[in-house]
Amino acid sequence: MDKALVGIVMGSDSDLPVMKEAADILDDLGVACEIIISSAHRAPDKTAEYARSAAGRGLQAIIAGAGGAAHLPGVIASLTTLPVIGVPIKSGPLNGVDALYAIVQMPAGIPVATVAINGAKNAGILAAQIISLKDEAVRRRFEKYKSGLARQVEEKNARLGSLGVENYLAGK
Ligand code: RP5
Repeated sequence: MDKALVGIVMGSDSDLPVMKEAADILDDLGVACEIIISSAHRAPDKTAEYARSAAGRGLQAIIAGAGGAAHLPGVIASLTTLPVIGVPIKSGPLNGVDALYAIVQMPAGIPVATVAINGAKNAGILAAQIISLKDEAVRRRFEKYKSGLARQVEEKNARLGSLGVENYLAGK
């Protein structure tokens, strides 16, 4: 197995169904990653050790997802020089808005690149883009991925043009 270049960390196993989307897209783009559960509140020492050792172990970016009082991405960012991408997880009575605000409102000097609530797929893509700066093969796979997106739009547009609105929606 290739050495992990991206670390995916989440606060709880309840975050896993969402955070798996980051691992899946990284896999599609051929970027090796590792995935762990570690909580800023429930396992602070483990989280600190993970963040402090990440760069030395060869990771080049970290994706951290948490819900509620989501301090995990910010704490990790405070303890590493690696770029950290934060994923606010939709959970609890505030539906992820609490996590979004907690993750995005970092103090100057300690950025966390925050994606949308439950936006783990985009977090994976952003991490792959960071890796692609130095990895030609990843860059080529990412270009192919983007052309695929454009092609899908074109196909949908052509279908809409030939079927019309009602038939298009009926076939969806
Ligand atoms: C956060 O609290 C976790 O990231 C999770 O999103 C949320 C709830 O955790 P569990 O109570 O499901 O373990 O720390």
